[in-house]
Amino acid sequence: MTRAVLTHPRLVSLEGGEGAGKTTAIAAIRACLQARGHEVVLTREPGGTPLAERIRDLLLDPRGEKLEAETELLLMFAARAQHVRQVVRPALQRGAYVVSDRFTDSSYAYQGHGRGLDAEWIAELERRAVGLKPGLTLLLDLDVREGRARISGRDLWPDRIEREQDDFFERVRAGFRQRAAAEPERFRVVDAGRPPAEVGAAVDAALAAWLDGQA
Ligand code: Z5A
Repeated sequence: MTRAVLTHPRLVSLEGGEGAGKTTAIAAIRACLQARGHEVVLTREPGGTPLAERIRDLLLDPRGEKLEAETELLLMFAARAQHVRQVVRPALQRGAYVVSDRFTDSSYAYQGHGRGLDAEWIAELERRAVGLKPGLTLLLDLDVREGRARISGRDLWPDRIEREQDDFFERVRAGFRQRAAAEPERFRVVDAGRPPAEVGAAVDAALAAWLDGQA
């Protein structure tokens, strides 16, 4: 049986590399949606439910045995399957907007482009375990070294993925940009190399224009 991945207009995702400024952007998205009278559910991946947050801890813990790329991918989708069923779909069904700090595009970028896993396998997991994708994805695009510089002062104890080398993050960034170019109707790319207030304003403008286009 062929399973489709349905685009949901009230599911909005935020993507980007490390230190891209997703926290500022999420505040701008929430303010813009609430000003229009919408209920907003903010969530994140990996995570978003108690079980998925425990999977997140496993994924990001730098201690212990090496996590194989395939294990990493399957854990990302285990967390996502739980998150979609317990949080995302119920919220969408009652009419709320769901704003997710990362969603399936991160798996294509990190596990596909970054780790070199087969995109067809990821697409199959997306069809079977997720079944929906955002109507709007805001990609905060930032130079890899700039992003690393931003978080270097913050993270005394970098997580497992943050310990990767620059070439890994360059592949991830290229992966995100490639996906944005392939689906221009879904993606809006925001230059995240500007000061926080400017990035927030650009996110707000992109979201407002997209919402006006839906009306
Ligand atoms: N991952 C995956 O591999 N596969 C998947 O399917 C999924 C995820 C879903 C955890 O995600 C990791 O999981 C992530 C991808 C992987 N690994 N990495 N790397 P996460 O989203 O929780 O982790 P993150 O991307 O590393 O978050 P982050 O580093 O916190 O990035 P951020 O949220 O975009 O940044 P921020 O907290 O808003 O800002 C970071 C710092 O930069 C902070 O000190 C700010 O004050 C500063 N900042 C922010 N904006 C600016 C501007 N505009 N100018 C100057 N300084 C700024």
